[in-house]
Amino acid sequence: MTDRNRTAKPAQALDTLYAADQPRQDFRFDASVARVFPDMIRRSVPGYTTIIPMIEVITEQYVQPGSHCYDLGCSLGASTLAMRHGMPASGCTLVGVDNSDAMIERCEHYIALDDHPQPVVLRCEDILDTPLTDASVTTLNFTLQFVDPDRRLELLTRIAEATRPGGVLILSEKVRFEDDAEQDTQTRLHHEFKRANGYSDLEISQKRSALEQVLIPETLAEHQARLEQAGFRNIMVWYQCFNFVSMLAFKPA
Ligand code: GEK
Repeated sequence: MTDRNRTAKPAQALDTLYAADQPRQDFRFDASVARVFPDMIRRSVPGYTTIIPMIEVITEQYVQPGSHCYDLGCSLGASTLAMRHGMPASGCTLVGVDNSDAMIERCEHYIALDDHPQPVVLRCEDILDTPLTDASVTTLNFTLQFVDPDRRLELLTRIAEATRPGGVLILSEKVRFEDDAEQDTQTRLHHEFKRANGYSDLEISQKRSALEQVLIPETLAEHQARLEQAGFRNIMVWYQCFNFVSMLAFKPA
């Protein structure tokens, strides 16, 4: 491979995956999704383009010298790169993890294109199997929602146990609401956001049905209670747009 090819920007494409009428299939993070992912997530997740640069700001505030930082469910590395840019050159280790080969393969290209000196270790594996140790900042940016609900406490407990006092977890999730009227309103506004970003009603409904068994949202109260149970404290929402929320959870001294 020539040097030029190694650093060539991965081809980005418009997300038209659900534009044509098709039989229902569970959503998967395969090569076709990885190819259009930057366009898909920007047009589908309200606040994504604000949350990513804020991950840099938050990392800068809470990273500790010589610690490990983890981006769990890193996809193409947008949140990994934000963490990288928030890290001082102080002997830290930055690890990005995703269990989709297609995502990790493209992620390597994006990391290679970025010239920040902080090394990045990419691991293609289930985050439930990732060894975690001596962490200061861990990010789960819209990843926990794809993990089996029965395994979520175990994962968060391992993160909390691995986190240094004063360290933080950034947890972004699509949430649901106890109150039916609020659930309906926030869902409708999210769909309007997608419509405003050029998705048709067919695309919106086919994608929603593909995600139904795969992305399991929980209420804010459920997240907060489980984070406490896992060992985090001072859990706060730092960002919300419609039914998309990002929280900070701290490891106490
Ligand atoms: C971003 N954080 O751009 N183990 C490893 N990876 C997983 C698992 C698992 N058990 N489950 C899901 N994933 C990114 C966006 S996307 C969010 C994260 C979205 C991975 C999955 O392969 C996908 O790449 C990612 O988590 C979720 O800031 O698509 O809404």
